[in-house]
Amino acid sequence: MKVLESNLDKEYAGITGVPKFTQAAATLAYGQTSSALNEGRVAITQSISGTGALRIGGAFLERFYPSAKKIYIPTPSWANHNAVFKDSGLEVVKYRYYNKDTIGLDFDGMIADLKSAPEGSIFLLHACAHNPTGIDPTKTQWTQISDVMKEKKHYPFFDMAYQGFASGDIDKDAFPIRHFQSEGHQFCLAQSFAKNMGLYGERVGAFSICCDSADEKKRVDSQIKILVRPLYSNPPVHGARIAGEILNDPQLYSQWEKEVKGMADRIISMRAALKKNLEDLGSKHDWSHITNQIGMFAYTGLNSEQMTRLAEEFSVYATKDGRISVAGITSHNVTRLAECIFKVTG
Ligand code: IK2
Repeated sequence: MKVLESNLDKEYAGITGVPKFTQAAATLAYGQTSSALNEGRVAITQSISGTGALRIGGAFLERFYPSAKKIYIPTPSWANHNAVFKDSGLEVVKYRYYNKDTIGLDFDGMIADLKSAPEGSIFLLHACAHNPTGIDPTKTQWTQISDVMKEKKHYPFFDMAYQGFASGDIDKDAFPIRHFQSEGHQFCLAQSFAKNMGLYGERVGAFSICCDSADEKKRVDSQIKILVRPLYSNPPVHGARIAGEILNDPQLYSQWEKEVKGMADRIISMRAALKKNLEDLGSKHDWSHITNQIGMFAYTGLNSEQMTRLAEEFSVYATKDGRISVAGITSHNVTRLAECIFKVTG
């Protein structure tokens, strides 16, 4: 409403977008007290949502990263990561992340892969609410990941498509970004506002690089413009204006913060309800991973035959890898969903 009332024109934004939005997006991710922001070391551009931010990052690294043009992504990862980085001209390599026996994080495997990768490798890290597994490292594990990456001079590329959706707390979910920043890493970051602001189709996102110095930031800014111009000239304005208004207005911001928390809490309560319903039905399986995981997706551990049965016999549709959208579970359908899962898992 505020955006409409301000009666703005529909002129092009600058190449790097709406400054009111990008500045606020950077503060949201890096934090109010961020030394990188205060020292003017963060180069940021608006992007075509999170996917566009990853694509700019891929193109930037392909053009400027000094060593091998490879990017390591977790196994599994959001399916589009592979395509985005391949199309950016990078070679995509996998690192261990998910342990199917524990339906949890393969932390030892991940650390081993970080250690064995050539020095200075680029690693894609899901900042929070890992898609598709819903499994995030703990704070202690993030600290260890940061230490190993520093030792090996690896370059982190954070993808943060769900800030606030994991824990319900915007700051808590940004922990890895802020920790790596305080540890002196240089890194890049893709942000999406599709989920946490419900702005999916407006394509609101940001790509930033935490640089070594304000001087380097200026050079990076100019190269980002040179990259973006032939890709899409300049980003759409409407969604960025909405997000910018919310992030800059204290009243709207606090209302949004509460709504994000409300969404995250609802997801957490649906996870608990699904687990309880399965236990009440007498399921002999351990479903604790459902509540240990975080964010809008749950990796159930069901195999592709069981997922096919869910679809064909019970009209419950989800991906073959066993991932279900917890955002689609409600107090009305959770009992039926549990019954169907119980029937296919025995
Ligand atoms: N990065 C990750 C990890 C994502 O999950 C997404 C959005 N995924 O959407 C749901 C799905 O297809 O599983 C993105 C980036 C990019 O999102 P967007 O371009 O919509 O901001």
